[in-house]
Amino acid sequence: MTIRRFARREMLFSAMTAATLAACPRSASAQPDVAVAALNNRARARGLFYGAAVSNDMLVKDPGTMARIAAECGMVVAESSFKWADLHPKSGQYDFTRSDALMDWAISHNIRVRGHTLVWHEGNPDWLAGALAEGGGAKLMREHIRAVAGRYAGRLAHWDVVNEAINPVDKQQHGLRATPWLKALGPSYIDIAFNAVAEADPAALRVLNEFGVDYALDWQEGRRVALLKLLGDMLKRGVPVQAVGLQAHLDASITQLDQTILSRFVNDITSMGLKVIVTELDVRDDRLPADIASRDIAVASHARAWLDAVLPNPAVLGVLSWGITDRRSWLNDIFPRPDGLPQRALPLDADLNRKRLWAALADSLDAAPGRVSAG
Ligand code: 9MR
Repeated sequence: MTIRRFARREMLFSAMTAATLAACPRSASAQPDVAVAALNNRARARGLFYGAAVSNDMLVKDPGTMARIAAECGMVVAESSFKWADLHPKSGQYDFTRSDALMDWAISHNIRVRGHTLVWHEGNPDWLAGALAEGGGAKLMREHIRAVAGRYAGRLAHWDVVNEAINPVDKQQHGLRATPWLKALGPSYIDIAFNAVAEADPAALRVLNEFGVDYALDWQEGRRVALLKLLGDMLKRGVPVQAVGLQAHLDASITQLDQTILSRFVNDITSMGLKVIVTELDVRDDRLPADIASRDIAVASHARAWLDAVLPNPAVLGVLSWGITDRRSWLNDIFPRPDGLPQRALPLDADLNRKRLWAALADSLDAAPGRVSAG
C-alpha cells in the first residue's frame, strides 16, 4: 500500500504545489515574494505553528535571513546557543551572551522560542566528560538546569530536556544510547533531567527529542520500539515528560517512507497522552543527481508525504525546520554532496525565494485538520 499511496500523494502534491507556486511566482528581483500567506499564518489557521532554527551567525551577520524568519515563523530555536558548549564553557562559568541575544530578538519580533537542549551527548564543552567521570554528575546536571532553565523560566515555549537518548545498537539497558550521562548516572539520568526542568521552569513544555524514527527500515523500527518503551516506562515512573520531538532529518533518496507505519507510530505516542512536535525538519539530497528542478521536486514530495502522515494527528503542535534557507545547513558540513553543490534541504533557496519545499509545507499545513492550539 505504501508505495502506491506515496505515488498518489506525489501526484496530488504536484497538482497542489503547482497551484501554490503559481500563487507566489518567483521573482528575479532582490525582494522575495512575500504576498502569499507565510507558513506560520497558515499553520495558525489550523491551530499549529511553524518555526525554524537560527544559527548565531545568522542572527549577527545575516539580517536578510532574519527578516524572512520574522516573516515566516512563529517560533525559533537556537541551532547551538542554548547548548552546554555555548552556555557553560568552563566549570561553574556561564555565558548567556548568544542565548540572550536570540531571546531579545525573538521577544522584539513577538516570536516564541524553544530551548534546545539541556542533556545531550554532543554539543558539550570538553571539561564535561571528565567532570562526569569524577562523580557528582547528578548535582552538576541539576545545577546547569537550575541556572539555564531558571534564567529563562516563563519565557520559553518548550525545552528539549533530553536529546537523542535511544540507540539500541549500543546494547545498553532499555535501548538507551551509550552516553557520558548514562555511564555516570545510569538510566535515571533522564528522570533527573525532567524533574529538574519541571522545578526550574514548570511552564515550558518538557520534550524528549529524537531522530531516526521516520522510515520502514529495520534499524529505525528498533528505534521506534525502544522509544515507545522508554516513554511508557517514564510515564509509569511518574517522570514529567509531556511531548516527543520528532527531528525529521529526512533523506529524499530513501524509498521506504510508509505513511501507515509513520502515522501509527505518532498515534502510539499521542495515545499515551503526549504531544508531538516536528522539531528539525530538513531533507538531504546528497544522493540525488545535480539537476536543481528535479532535486527540488524530490525533496518537496518526500517532505509532503512525511508531513501528510504526521500532521493529521490532533496532538501534533507544530513544525520547525532546521534552518530556513539553503544559505546555511548543517547537512553541507556532515553530508556534503559528492559534486560539491550545496544541498537544497530547506524551504527557501539561497536568494531567500520560496521553493517547492516551502509549497509542500504550505500545502500540508493547509490540508491539516484544525485543532485547538496547545503550545
Ligand atoms: O546544526 C547543529 C550544528 O551547527 C552543531 O554544530 C551541532 C553540534 O552542536 O548540532 C547541530 O544540530 C543538531 C541538533 O542539535 C540535534 N539534532 C541533530 C542536529 C544536526 O546535527
